[in-house]
Amino acid sequence: MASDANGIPELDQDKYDADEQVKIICLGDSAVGKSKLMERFLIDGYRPQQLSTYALTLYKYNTTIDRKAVLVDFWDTAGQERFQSMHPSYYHKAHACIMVFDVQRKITYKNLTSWYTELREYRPEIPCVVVANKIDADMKVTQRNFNFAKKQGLPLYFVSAADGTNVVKMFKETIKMAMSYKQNSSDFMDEVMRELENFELEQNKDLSLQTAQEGLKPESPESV
Ligand SMILES: Nc1nc2c(ncn2[C@@H]2O[C@H](COP(=O)(O)OP(=O)(O)O)[C@@H](O)[C@H]2O)c(=O)[nH]1
Ligand SMILES: [Mg+2]
Repeated sequence: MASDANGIPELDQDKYDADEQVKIICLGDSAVGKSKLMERFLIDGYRPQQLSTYALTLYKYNTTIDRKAVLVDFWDTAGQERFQSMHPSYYHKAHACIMVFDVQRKITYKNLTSWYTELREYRPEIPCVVVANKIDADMKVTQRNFNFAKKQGLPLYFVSAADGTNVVKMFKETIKMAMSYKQNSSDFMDEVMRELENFELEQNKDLSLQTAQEGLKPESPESV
């Protein structure tokens, strides 16, 4: 699952540099309902693309934001989350993250901490939303405090992939966040690294210029 992905166009991640394309990833334990949420959102004619060799499924979604056509690629796992960790290329160039837990299984809520730590290792800046799924099973959970989101300063959505509650709202808001992140940050760390490289190049150039000039310098009278 390398980023050049042996010439498979779907996995050419350079396309995410284009203004009108965003990549949104989905994280969370197995069976919390990640795939069901995608399917619910894209219920009208979604076309998931199973790339099982690469342990992921891509869902494509076309939309319009501020009168501009935007193509969203949703990346969903295809089982790799069982190992409690995703391949780095899953995170590569992602513009937003949807982190899901199952309100009926406490452990999936606890595990958000490690998913979030891994996400921040690779993508320290991208917007991330926390999604409490399966509220249809017990509406009372919406009264409970899920402090993880508050503590991290992340938006929290109570949703149900089964009956559709809040699903469209959550996805649409996440897409907006992804777009605005892309437009405003232009990968801050990438930029810092580029600046540093340029700085070093300039310095080296100055140095070699200086050395060259020193070599050309006529001998000073003192040295005669
Ligand atoms: N009651 C209920 N069950 C759900 C909901 N979303 C998913 N499920 C069930 O949870 C199981 C795992 O869902 P899936 O989307 O495959 O989870 P994933 O492994 O995170 O992709 C399936 O049996 C779904 O039918 C929901 O909102 N409510
Ligand atoms: Mg799944």
